[in-house]
Amino acid sequence: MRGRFITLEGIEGVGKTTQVATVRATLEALGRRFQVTREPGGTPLAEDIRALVLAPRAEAVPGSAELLLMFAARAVHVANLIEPTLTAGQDVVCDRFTDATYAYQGGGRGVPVSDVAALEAITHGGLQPDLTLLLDAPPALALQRAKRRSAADRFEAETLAFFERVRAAYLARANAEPHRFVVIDAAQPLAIVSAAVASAVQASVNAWTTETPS
Ligand code: T5A
Repeated sequence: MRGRFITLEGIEGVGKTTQVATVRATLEALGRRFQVTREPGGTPLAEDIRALVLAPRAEAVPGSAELLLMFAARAVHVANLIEPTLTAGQDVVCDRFTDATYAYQGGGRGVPVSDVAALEAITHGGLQPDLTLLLDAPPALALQRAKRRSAADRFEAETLAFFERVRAAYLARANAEPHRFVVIDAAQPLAIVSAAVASAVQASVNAWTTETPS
């Protein structure tokens, strides 16, 4: 049976990387086989593109260039890691996927949603996450957490207004696809967020395992 595709989304500092550990522990406890990966990145070429696109630089980077670089990395990642893993019957847990492009390049940079959708169709046609955990928190709080952790990359140097647009685009996507998204209040203490993440993963896995194979 094909594996399931789980993604984590949200603005920087909401705790995606932290919660990947919760997803990992929950899947292990349920006896699932899985690979953990991230975007942009996940394969050697895609990680090279990640370094290019995140590095702070003096030269302006148009939203269209960001869009193309994100999908170039994603095309390699889908072809060389995500699809083969799902086909081999293992789950994939990915820190960000195409919802991030809709939120950052679409909502944040103002790239037309139709452009994102066109590249999505080329890059991963029928492939969509089975479960997306959207960790949601006010940008002022999340960015404060992100700053404690490491030096700012090109996105983290953006304004609060940029991250408000990104957050709004994420929430709009979650509203439009409630069957796929679980929105978790990531402003809560870590133990509460972790419990909500574990419970969402457990509920989805239970639903998948009781589905009648088609
Ligand atoms: N991007 C990506 C696009 O523009 N388009 C795309 O298509 C894609 C795929 C990726 C960048 O690329 C952009 C978006 C991003 O700007 P990244 O380095 O992967 O860059 O950045 P993030 O995914 O944002 O990762 P961060 O590490 O910055 O944030 P996380 O993973 O959300 O946060 P995390 O887990 O590192 O936690 C941050 C700190 O907060 C603490 C943690 O211990 C840590 O110190 N923390 C909490 N503290 C209190 N209460 C809680 N509930 C906490 N949860 C975590």
